[in-house]
Amino acid sequence: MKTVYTCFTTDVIHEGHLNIIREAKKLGRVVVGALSIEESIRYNKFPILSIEDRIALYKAIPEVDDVIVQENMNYSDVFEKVHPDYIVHGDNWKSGPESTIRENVISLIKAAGMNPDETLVEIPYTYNETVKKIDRQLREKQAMPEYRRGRLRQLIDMRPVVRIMEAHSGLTGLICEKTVVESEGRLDQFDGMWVSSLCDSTDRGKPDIELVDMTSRLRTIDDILEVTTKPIILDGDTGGLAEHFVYNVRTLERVGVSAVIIEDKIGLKKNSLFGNEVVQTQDSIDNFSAKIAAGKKVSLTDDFMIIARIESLILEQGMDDALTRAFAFRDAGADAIMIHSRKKDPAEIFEFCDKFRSSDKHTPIVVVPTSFNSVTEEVLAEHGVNIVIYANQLMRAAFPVMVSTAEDILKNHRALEVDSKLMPFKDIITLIDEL
Ligand code: SPV
Ligand code: MG
Repeated sequence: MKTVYTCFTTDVIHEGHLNIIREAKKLGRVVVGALSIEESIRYNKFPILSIEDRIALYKAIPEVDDVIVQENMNYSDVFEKVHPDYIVHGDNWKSGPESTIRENVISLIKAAGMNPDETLVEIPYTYNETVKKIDRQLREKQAMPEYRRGRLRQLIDMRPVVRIMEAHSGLTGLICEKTVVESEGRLDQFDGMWVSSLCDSTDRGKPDIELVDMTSRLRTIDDILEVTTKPIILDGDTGGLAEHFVYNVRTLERVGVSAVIIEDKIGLKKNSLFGNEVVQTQDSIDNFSAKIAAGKKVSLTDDFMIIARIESLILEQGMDDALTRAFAFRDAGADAIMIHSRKKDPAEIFEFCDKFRSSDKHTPIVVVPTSFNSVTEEVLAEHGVNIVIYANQLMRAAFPVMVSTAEDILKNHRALEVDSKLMPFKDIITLIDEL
């Protein structure tokens, strides 16, 4: 009896999956691999079911003889565990980012002394209206507030470091949602989105001084929520008055935002990257702790996180002040600490993280490496960082190209000269899928 292996990440079995299983059964004993939650997440398929429920779901298919957990999306653990004679997969992985995984499987088949032409069986992917509808329903479910909201905490538990990218519109949200790259035979993508006050203000042509009100911020959030499924962290500036902050916590939690980060400043807030070049005032520990506690008191779920951002290093108040505040804000109920710095050298960030971690192993640490951008996520994680936010890079990438395009059209009195630098208009009209 030959062993036939196929890998599933799905939460719902539709006729496309059943077709693959039936074809597999014709070749021998069918073993299904349930891709582990950690790997599924990395691969941008956040499962709604637990691994146990997925195993039960796959086992219930009559043609399935056994189910294992596949620990690595590139199949590196499969050959040792299962010794398959055949690998069966939908032919949809021949193009797009998944082709990386396919190539890796072909190498593994060859390394096992087998011929991929005979042992890799690719079944035409079923893509009819019913399957499309199920795919859409699954995506919609992922986007529902109750699923999306809790995903940040799940990611903190499951990812070595959670990678968050700035989004300030539906389009930049889609970039965060869909960008996938191949690295070492596996696929990588961003875990969630940061709605930056700097970028949300800049996109409106306004300075980053807490001028764009919450109603407008919620419109940006709503545009992003509409077209994405990944978790959102809102840059909540100072959080405003505690009496107002509590209402905003409730709203954000209800719409499915996962976290708000508020910074310990008071009065006219300016962007942290100005440091002491402008007048900025740090809030007192007591006042800011009371704001955090007020927010926690009204929050209705365990999912929603209030993250305290400490500006002591930005305002040159010293490491001791930063640490004292971190512990005080944690004790006031903050679910995580963000420590910010505008130095190019990450030394003060490392020092803060190491000292904080020496007495607190669990409270998540968030950093925004805009200035200290030479340090990798891996090195930050070694110092105990849990979330890395790329706070403004998409906005900074777009602006210079837009200005130079505008200048070139003005100089040439026509658009011919810029056209070769632009996305073909045929691509822009098909960029956004219709329902
Ligand atoms: C933002 O993105 O608006 C931030 C991060 O608050 S920073 O600009 O570094 O202050
Ligand atoms: Mg900000």
